[in-house]
Amino acid sequence: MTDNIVSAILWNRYGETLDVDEFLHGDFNLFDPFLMMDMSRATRRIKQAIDNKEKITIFGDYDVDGVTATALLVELFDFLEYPVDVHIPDRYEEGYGLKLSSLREIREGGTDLVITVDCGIRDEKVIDKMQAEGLDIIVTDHHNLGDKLPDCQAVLNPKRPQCEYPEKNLAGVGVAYVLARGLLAELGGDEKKIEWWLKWNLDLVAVGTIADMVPLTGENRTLVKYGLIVVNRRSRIGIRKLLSVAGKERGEITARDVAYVIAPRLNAAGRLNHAMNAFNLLLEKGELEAEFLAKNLDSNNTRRQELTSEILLQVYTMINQNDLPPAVVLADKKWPCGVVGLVSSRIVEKYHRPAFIAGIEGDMVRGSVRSVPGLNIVQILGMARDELQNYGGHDMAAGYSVPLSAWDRFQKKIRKCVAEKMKQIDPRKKISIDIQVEAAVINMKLWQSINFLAPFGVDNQEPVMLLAAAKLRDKKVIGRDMNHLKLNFIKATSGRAMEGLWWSNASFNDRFQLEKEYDILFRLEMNEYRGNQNVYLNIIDVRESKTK
Ligand SMILES: [Mn+2]
Repeated sequence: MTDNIVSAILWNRYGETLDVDEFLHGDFNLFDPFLMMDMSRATRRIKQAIDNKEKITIFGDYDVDGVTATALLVELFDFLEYPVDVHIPDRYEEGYGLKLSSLREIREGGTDLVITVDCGIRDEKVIDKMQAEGLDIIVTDHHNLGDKLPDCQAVLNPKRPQCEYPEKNLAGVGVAYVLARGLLAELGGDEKKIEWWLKWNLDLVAVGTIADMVPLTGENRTLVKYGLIVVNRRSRIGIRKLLSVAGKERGEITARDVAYVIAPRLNAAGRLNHAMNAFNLLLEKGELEAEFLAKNLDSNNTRRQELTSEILLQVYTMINQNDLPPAVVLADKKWPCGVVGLVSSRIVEKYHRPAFIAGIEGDMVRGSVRSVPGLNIVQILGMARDELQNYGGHDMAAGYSVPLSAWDRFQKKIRKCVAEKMKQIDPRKKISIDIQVEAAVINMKLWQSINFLAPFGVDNQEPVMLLAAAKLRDKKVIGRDMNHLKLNFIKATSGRAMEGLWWSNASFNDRFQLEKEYDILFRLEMNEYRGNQNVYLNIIDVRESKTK
């Protein structure tokens, strides 16, 4: 019966286009790396560099995707026994992407070939100039394209219109992994060893892919599904230590754990100090050193959380709750640029408006945008490009910098453009229900079947289910801060009792009346306590039942 539920969920989500067998039980099959445009140009240039003993530098980025992608290529060249240099920009000193001064420094350090990961696609001016000065550059990136592509050795980006690589939604680390597969194919060698390398480094690919919030469908799903197996082996010392400082020494690690436990800690390095700390942790081979680095990232993460809350409180007092602006565009000297993106995310969750929170460094305002569904934020920034020094990113999340002198004009323009666009869209979060279930099927067996749909994440969320007309038996506010609501239901017809938890919604307690019937929207979750496994309803929303 429960397997019917899984089939029904897949049918409702994807229709007949989905190969159900492949989705549930698919092997580790990836597309031919040479389908990616410029792949042979890239691999031949790298082979030439190795043959001629040229100096190679990997140019990365400071977020989790960028750091894992950098680590992946360093692992690759380590496997090839060819030493390379690494440059991960400093978020505060250099900012995102390729700076002329950084590349000149790299050139002066003797580098002949730069390979970028997770960045470069919009830095055509800098790249063209450096190419002209004799520095060869290979760009690997997955961000949206600008008006003009860099003119360099090779540009790997599945979003290029003529690129035939079928998976368009790869993360930066996903593109780096395609390059790795292409290069290993080009260079040849012991097939067993190559296969071994490609499998045991999938943990890096899974972590970067989940952290970058790309859809977990298609090839990303395969990469993450198999990458999580490697994460669960805890073979990479750095990730094992990071899990144990977070209290996850044992137990299964899911995509959700990667998103909420591993990723924020790796990210905290680049937000508060330098992302090299996260990079070093991923490659560290010594137990003690890795433990030290993991503890350091963990305390960075705590500090990052405190800072986010402090800034959020300040933002709340700056906004008129009764007359919300179409977009929240705010900046302050005391807000670190590494944290403003997290603040923007929380603002969007609370107000359902796009948020452009920014820090001020000298005479430059640097901010991070988070958008609402249906509003392409890169397009909106494009409408204010005259005021901007720099911008780029994805539909839902982007970064920008504006000279302080243009800040007022920028604010006005953004509010005007967003107000105009918002007339055409409904920014409220929509929840689509995957399936309505009967109380009788809500059990461990259903939970197990549903988990065949994992890994869960962007575009493949845990199924949302509806249980209609269940009677409220008991309610209780729980938790150390008394902020969660426990609601116990019983189905009158079958007498079956169910435990529900509405996290962080204790304030709704008074709205509920015992013995009344409610319709419940929930995700089915499992709770393990002293060896006992129980399922409970993780409540998304509840309404009084109208079904009689
Ligand atoms: Mn990325």
